[in-house]
Formats: sequence, structure tokens, C-alpha cells
Amino acid sequence: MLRIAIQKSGRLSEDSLKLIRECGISFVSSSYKLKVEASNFPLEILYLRDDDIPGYVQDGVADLGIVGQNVLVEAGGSALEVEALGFSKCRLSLAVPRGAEYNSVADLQGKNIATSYPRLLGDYLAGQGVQAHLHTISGSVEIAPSIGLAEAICDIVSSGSTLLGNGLREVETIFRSEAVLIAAPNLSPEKQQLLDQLRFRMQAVRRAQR
Ligand code: PRT
Ligand code: ZN
Repeated sequence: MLRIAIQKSGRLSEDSLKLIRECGISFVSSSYKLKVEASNFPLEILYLRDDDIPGYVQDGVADLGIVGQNVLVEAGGSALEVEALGFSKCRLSLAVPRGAEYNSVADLQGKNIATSYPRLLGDYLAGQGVQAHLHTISGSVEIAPSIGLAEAICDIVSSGSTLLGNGLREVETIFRSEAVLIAAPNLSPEKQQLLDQLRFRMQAVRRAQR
């Protein structure tokens, strides 16, 4: 039996469930059950917070998971990306107040930057030779400049309307993300075979959508 962890409720949930169903896997999901078993494929589905999924997969509590690449890379563990899934596309970007002067990333030298992605941002800044003070906050990052916490932010953007609504201007895209299927590094041969079957079905679903 394979165990897959998906987001309980959020931007990935609906498409994750839809993809599993489109693979021909039947299960009855209900909002209060955190674990369900499929009836026609040896698969158990766990509903978790997305941030916890890479860790559970790395530790083998779940064999597979569906998360954004942003969460996988930020987690920095040993869970492996095995399949890009094409949904929940977004980007991780730096933004500054609309009126602030900004010519290049060098302008962030010595500045305070608020983010929920200190690893991704730290790696990017290091690659650019820029040193800044990173303030890690877990939500409502876009508010930081207006309350004097930071001169810039680094957060997920999709339409751009949240930045606009908070008087911010996107200045650099540092990472592009989409939902991915991840797997534990050392699956047994039996589980690996089930994963191959599941991936084959997922690829067929994606090809049919193109
Ligand atoms: O409760 P849990 O921890 O499970 O969920 P969560 O609140 O951490 O995550 P959730 O559901 O918001 O997002 C899950 C994943 O969806 C993210 O990790 C991304 O991979 C992906 N994704 C796609 C997004 C967005 N689009 C997105 N727009 N994640 C977040 N946003 C937020 C962003 O943080 C910002 O506040 O939406 C706002 C910007 O949106 P726009 O359209 O105004 O630019
Ligand atoms: Zn989360």
C-alpha cells in the first residue's frame, strides 16, 4: 500500500484530489476524515498542511506527496521531485514600495527584507553577492513595508493583485513554481512499482489535457 500526503485545505487541495480521481482511483473523501483509503488501488491518502508534507515524506511517514516546488525546495530535505503536475503555477518575487527607487538587486544591500522563504531568498541573494537582513514571517508578508518592518518583501505572486493592493511593485522573480509529486528517497521495490503505475497514469492524464 502506498501512502500519499496532500494538502488538507488550500490552493493545492482541489486539483490534487482531482488528479488522483482522474487517474481512475476511487475514494470517498469527507471534510473531517484526515485519512482515507482508495477502493480500487492500493493507495491511502493523508490530508496535511502543505508545509509538513516534505518532512513526512522524507521521514517515510508518507511515501508520496503533492506540494508546490517552493515548499519542497524551501524545506531543503531529501524528498525527491518525481513529476511536475502543471497546476498551482506561481512565482516567488521580490517587491518594493511603488515609490521606492530600485535599479537592481544591488539596491537591497543592507536592507531589511520580509519573507516566508528565507532559504530560497538567502540562496538567491548569496548568488547575487548581496547581503541583506532577512525577517522570516509566516504570513501577510505584503504588509511588512507599510508597518515599517522591512524595505522590501519576497513572497509568492500569481496575479499580482495582492502586491498592487498593498502599494508594492514586483522587481525580481527569483523562483518559478508549480505543484509536483514528491517521493521518499528509498522506496521498497513493491512501492516503487506502484509509484511507476501512478506516474504512468498521471502522465496520461496530463497528455489528454494538452
Ligand atoms: O494551510 P496550509 O499551510 O496547507 O496552506 P498555505 O496557506 O501555506 O498554502 P496555500 O494554500 O496558500 O498555497 C499552497 C501552494 O499554492 C503554495 O505553496 C504555492 O505553491 C501555490 N500558490 C499558487 C500560491 C499562490 N498561487 C498564491 N497566489 N500560494 C500562495 N499565494 C498567495 C501569496 O502568498 C500572496 O499572499 O496569494 C497571494 C498573491 O496572489 P496574487 O494572485 O494576488 O498575486
Ligand atoms: Zn502552508
